[in-house]
Amino acid sequence: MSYDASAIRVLKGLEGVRHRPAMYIGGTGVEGYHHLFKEILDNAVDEALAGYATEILVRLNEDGSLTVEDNGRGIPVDLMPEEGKPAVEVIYTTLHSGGKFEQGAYKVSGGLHGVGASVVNALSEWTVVEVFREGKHHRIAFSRGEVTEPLRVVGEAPRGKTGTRVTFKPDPEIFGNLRFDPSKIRARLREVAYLVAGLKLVFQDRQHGKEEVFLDKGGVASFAKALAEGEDLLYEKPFLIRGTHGEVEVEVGFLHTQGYNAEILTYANMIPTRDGGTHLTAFKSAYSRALNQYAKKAGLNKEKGPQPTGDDLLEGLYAVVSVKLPNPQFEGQTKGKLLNPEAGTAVGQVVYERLLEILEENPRIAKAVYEKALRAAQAREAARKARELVRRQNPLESDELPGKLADCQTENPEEAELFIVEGDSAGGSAKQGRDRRFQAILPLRGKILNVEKAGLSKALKNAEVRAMVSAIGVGIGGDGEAHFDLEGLRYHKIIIMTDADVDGSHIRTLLLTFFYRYMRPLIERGHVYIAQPPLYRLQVGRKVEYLYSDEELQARLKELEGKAYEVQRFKGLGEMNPEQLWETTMNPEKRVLKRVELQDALEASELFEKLMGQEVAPRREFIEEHARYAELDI
Ligand code: 0RA
Repeated sequence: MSYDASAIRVLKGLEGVRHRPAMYIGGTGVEGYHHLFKEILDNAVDEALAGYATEILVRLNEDGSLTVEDNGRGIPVDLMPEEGKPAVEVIYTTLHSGGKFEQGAYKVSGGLHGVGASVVNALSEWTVVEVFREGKHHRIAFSRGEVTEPLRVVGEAPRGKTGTRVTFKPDPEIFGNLRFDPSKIRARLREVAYLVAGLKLVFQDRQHGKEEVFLDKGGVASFAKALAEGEDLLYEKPFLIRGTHGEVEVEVGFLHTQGYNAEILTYANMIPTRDGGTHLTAFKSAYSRALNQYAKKAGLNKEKGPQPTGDDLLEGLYAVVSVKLPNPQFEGQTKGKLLNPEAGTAVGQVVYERLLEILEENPRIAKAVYEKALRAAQAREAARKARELVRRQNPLESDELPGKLADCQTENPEEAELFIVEGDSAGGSAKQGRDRRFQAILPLRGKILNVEKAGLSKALKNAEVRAMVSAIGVGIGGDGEAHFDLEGLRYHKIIIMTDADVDGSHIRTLLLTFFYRYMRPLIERGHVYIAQPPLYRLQVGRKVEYLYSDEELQARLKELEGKAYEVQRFKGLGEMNPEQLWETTMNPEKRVLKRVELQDALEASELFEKLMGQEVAPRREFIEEHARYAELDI
């Protein structure tokens, strides 16, 4: 057998892919594995975007292979004069075959995206491509990038049927024993269904005997509404903006909620751009400009008082921004940021013009949105004033400090400790039991406000919150707050001391939420602790011991079998007398404190946002899970 020059080049190309798969699909782990699916799906979606396919079927087969079928024109099967091979074979065996076949103006080039059918073929144990075209059913098979069964007609195409069916099995030599994850497949199909309005995507999971249809007529507008699920909406029907500028197509769906959260998802050529980029920046700016412009025209703006910032205007906005453009450029570790300036120009232009029209056509909604932003600006201003008030006071002059605070004598924050104590009675015991030279006590009455739900300005009206803020002395700040002032910290240990029951744990959670949300640097720098009061007092003869858990008690009682002893269970801190509280929980020589750490502040904050203002239970569980307590003997 003799190879002609082009065949050798082809083999070399695909050998390169098998040699360095990571260069083409990012890696050979779970993500790379599913990248193969996305690649083949994208080809079918391109045929839909070109206006020829209306339906795509994805089937997870029992043997672990995956089938993607569309009802488009079918990949051409005729011989290509230069190569002397059928087009379908060339497409599946030539690296970056591109060129002739890249009729899709939006084919993504470079990087991980758009690596093409040949890469999937090279990394698959086997691939079968079936083409339904001109009344015929064609079939060609490959293994690891090489033709194993040349193209031939295997039968008639069912009446009127056209399209392409690709079935492939990723190569275990490359991917080990990885498998397709149906939930990852579903997630991408759902996303595509939103991004290509009207395209029907069917998922058949033969491994679990399930079938699901993804079809959305509303496109990115429905997507935006789905993002806002669970929030109180400002209005029911999401808006859609579409337009083209130069070679860039822009689609934006958006909706407003009554809440504080905002979420903007962005895509370029249907690839999620997690780090935003030119399209996101331009969207935010055009959105603010249009709203401000409208407000001025409609006389909604106020001459006096704080003006809404860009962030104020965004409060409550859920939006999906999707652009399609030739030659997108991406940046960043995960290539999640769009760089093309023309994408920004297009988004800016299209969004500004169309949004102004939308606002004019919907004056009631426009008014509600702008007034919400005005309230956000007022709340921000109120919070700033409150911070300044707190900051202005001399940190160690106690006349500005809350009346309930029993401060310590030392003026050295490094040795000072603040106990935040649940309830007045426990507060009383703590005040009597403490070492007043360096220990301060702040009793809180009952439950503190749920700051997540209330928002900053409301939180600042809460007496318990104000007391904590002025006692601690660092001010208060939300995410990215620049005025947060660690210099003012009056105690290097802030110790939460609550009962060891359900109520106590709830209060502890609320306090942690508060610190997380408004004084996060204190957690990050290890200033926040949790006291560990004992659960039992055990007296054997004249000797007294304290036990901190049921397990500890059981173990000890076993040792004491046959002896006389007396057990007292503490139901709350208030049941301990001041000496007991000092001895067991406050005395630095004997106590055990747990330092609060946030395992992964970034991940935590994202989840936090999601849980914010919704049901209380999952939020509480989340915080309790993620606030990790490290044992520290201090
Ligand atoms: C090249 C040219 C034509 C169609 C396609 C490729 C095509 C590729 C894929 C990949 C998955 N599904 C597809 N469907 C079509 C145009 C052929 C013509 O002019 O009829």
